[in-house]
Amino acid sequence: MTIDRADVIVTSPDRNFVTLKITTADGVTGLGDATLNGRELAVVAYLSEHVVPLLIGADEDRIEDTWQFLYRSAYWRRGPVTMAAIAAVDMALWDIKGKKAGMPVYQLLGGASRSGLLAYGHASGKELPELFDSVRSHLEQGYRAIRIQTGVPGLKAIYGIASQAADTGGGEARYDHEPARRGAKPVEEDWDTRAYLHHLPGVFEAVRNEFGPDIPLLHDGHHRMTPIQAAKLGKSLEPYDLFWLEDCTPAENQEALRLVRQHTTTPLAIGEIFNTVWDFKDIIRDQLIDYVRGAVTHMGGISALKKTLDYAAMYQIKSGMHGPTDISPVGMAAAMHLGLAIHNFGIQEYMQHGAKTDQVFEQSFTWRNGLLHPGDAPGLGVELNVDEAGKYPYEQAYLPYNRLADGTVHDW
Ligand code: GCO
Ligand code: MG
Repeated sequence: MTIDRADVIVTSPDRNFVTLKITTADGVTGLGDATLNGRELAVVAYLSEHVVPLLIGADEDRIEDTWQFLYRSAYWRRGPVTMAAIAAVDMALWDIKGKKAGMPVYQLLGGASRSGLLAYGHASGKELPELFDSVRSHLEQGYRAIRIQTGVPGLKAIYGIASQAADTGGGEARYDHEPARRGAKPVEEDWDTRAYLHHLPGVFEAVRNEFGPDIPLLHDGHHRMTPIQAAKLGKSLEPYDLFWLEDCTPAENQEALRLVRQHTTTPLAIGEIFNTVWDFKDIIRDQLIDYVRGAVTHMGGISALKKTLDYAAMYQIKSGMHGPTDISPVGMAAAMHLGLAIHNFGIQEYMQHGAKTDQVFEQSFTWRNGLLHPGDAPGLGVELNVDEAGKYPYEQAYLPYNRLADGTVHDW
């Protein structure tokens, strides 16, 4: 009935991951993901210096009480560092509760609401032929929904394109921020919204002509447009029937989405950088979005994201949980258990980790016919191989950033 120890483990197979491992007096262990891409050590310090001492001797069964205690007793609330730390504790305690009950976490959350989770992958290419090859490869892997990112004429390097990045060791070279970006300074990329707005509708037209009307297609605007630019893009993409347009404006001005919404029926997804229900509250209540992009890892854990998604369900808004490779296998497992249990599941992002990551984190999820399932191992179904993890020490890494042609810093 007590927590005996809590260890913060940093490992960098393919990329940096921060994992909290809680061990009970009876020797039951639970894992939680606390990875905050590019700012990892801030969460490590928050956990080791301020949270771990509070966990020792606490009752591992009291998940909600522990969450409320960590959130309220700190006095300083919200923010990615705080909420990633709380998320890691929450996930680890759900993992322990599942193991003690002999049940997968999705059973504790109410049981399965579906047989598997529709997942989307990241197809990309600087030019159309490369993009088409990437779409074909995703279809061959079984993906039933695909995100489309493409180069823009005149721009050298932009967000989301595989050809810019190194092979992560997972087989096919695929888009991944980090391997090419390790080092003392962030890489500078370039941006031009006008060129992008001109180019993108033609890309979607070409993809629909090549692959037909049925496959759900997604696109990530990655916070780079003004509201009126986003409205224009949403409108110009309507003929291509997107599953969603993601992060069309910088997420912190939620009011911006009202203007976008007034002009387009392209579904909107937002929230991968949000941390609490308070970031979502108004845009859910006013039905300004269609999908909640929050990550279990950055929204304070399973307990907190479930509440946000239950609230969204009242407005027919669905989940679209964040799942790029900087969400660790533990965070991905938490997303899969939650997605399987809730009624308003929409889609799960699934980018696939590299081979080294899969050796460090032993996982029990399955990926069949385009559907993910967390598996039926008790708890979250992920174990950390400490020996493997020890082979890959932390490496400083930054996300890239953007400058316009005249040198102005722009959203990345
Ligand atoms: C996505 C995201 C990621 C982020 C990354 C930053 O939709 O998957 O936008 O690609 O850029 O998580 O660390
Ligand atoms: Mg995104």
